[in-house]
Amino acid sequence: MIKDIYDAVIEMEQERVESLVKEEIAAGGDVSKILNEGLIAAMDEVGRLFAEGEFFVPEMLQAAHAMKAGLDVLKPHLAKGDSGNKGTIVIGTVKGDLHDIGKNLVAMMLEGAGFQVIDLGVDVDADKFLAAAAEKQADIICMSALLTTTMPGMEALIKTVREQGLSYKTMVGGAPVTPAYARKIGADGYGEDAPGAVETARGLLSA
Ligand code: B1M
Repeated sequence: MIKDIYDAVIEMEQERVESLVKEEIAAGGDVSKILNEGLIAAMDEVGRLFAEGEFFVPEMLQAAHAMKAGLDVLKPHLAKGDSGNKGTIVIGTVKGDLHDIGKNLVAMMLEGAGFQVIDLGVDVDADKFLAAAAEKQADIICMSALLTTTMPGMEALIKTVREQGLSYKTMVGGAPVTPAYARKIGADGYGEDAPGAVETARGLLSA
């Protein structure tokens, strides 16, 4: 049951999460429910427990590993979709920021939607984003940030893209990022979640 997946993430039981997700899929469970009501909802609760001082970094990390194990099982189901290259996207978590679960999910769904995705990982500085975008002739640079302290890294990169007259579209997202912030820093697009990022990417390239 999806509630068991939710509980197993919070209880940081990586192997249990993996086997429960497998069971749920085998039983014909809805993949987006497993993702949203099981894995993502559990990470929200983990964040709440951390904010309230009930969880500390090691617990948060172990819960993240458990979530990732579930996500790995879901990946082939999420990533199957359109074929053919709809555009090239360079994605990463900005400098100073090590959170990658949401970014990985966005990358997976973009891939599933037919984009070629180059994932630069975490703690990516502006130079690395720009070098990869140039090398791969990217259409969009996607930046993820989970910390209020790392969000300014997005603005700095967008400013460089504008100042140098580069043609890349920019898209931002991550829990603390809002549409208003995205507008303020001049991003071309914002994604609230992974399906939202796919919609925005499609919109940016069809314009
Ligand atoms: Co950290 N952490 N963390 N953490 N962590 C948060 C973000 C926090 C909100 C927890 C809290 O206080 N309640 C808080 C930030 C506070 C703030 O800045 N306002 C916080 C903190 C403080 C920290 C540390 C500073 C803790 C410390 O060391 N004292 C530290 C910082 C390390 C660093 O990055 N330099 C830290 C460390 C960690 C871990 C390493 C232990 C671990 C990350 C493991 C990993 O990612 N590999 C971790 C985790 C797991 C979290 C929480 C609990 C969960 C994040 C997550 O994975 N969510 C988080 C609390 C929370 O957000 N509820 C928290 C699930 C994921 C699917 O959602 O990432 O939001 P999310 O992605 C979504 C959307 O945002 C969107 O789509 C995704 C899918 O729907 N999206 C995009 C994301 N990127 C996008 C890009 C797009 C479009 C959409 O386009 C480009």
